[in-house]
Amino acid sequence: MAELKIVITGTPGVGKTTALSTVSDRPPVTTEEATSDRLAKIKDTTTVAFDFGEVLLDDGTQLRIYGTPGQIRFRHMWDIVAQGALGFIILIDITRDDPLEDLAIYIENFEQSIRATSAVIGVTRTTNADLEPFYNYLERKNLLLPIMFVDPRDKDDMVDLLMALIAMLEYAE
Ligand SMILES: Nc1nc2c(ncn2[C@@H]2O[C@H](COP(=O)(O)OP(=O)(O)OP(=O)(O)O)[C@@H](O)[C@H]2O)c(=O)[nH]1
Ligand SMILES: [Mg+2]
Repeated sequence: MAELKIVITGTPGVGKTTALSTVSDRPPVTTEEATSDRLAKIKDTTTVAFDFGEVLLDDGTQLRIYGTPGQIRFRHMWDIVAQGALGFIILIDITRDDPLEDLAIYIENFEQSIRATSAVIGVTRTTNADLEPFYNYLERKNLLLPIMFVDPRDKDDMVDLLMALIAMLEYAE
């Protein structure tokens, strides 16, 4: 049986843990702790180590999906969680101060692995933002990655994003 390790990363509070709960076949394993800083205004808990969930595809492929913490102060976990990953989902909250800079942070942190595998980008909390600055940034980096509007609470959206990633991986083979 084929197994694929996939990583969900992205900005604090964007909905990485939510997305995993939405798509995982079983309730995901999470490592939530109470928020204490400005994120506390938005939500009560934050991921401090990683999330883990599983999705069995119709063709028998078992996806093992890991979510990273969003906060920069837990960045030491990012590369540990990403080790051996075969694909990346990057979630960007469009309502933050500088979402393009946010995208650059996550792309550049995981750049080597993304170039060796693939990635898709989900933009949240909007359905009609101008994505041109994102595409221009990716073009400058010579990375051709799909960008989709998604709501992490919506299963269809998250399945579409996962399938876009799987398609990228199959195309790269
Ligand atoms: N209104 C609205 N709420 C959203 C949307 N996407 C996510 N949320 C909410 O935002 C919150 C996201 O929380 P988490 O899933 O913990 O986010 P996270 O990315 O895992 O956060 P960290 O682990 O702290 O980095 C949840 O309460 C979601 O219901 C959206 O598109 N609209
Ligand atoms: Mg989380």
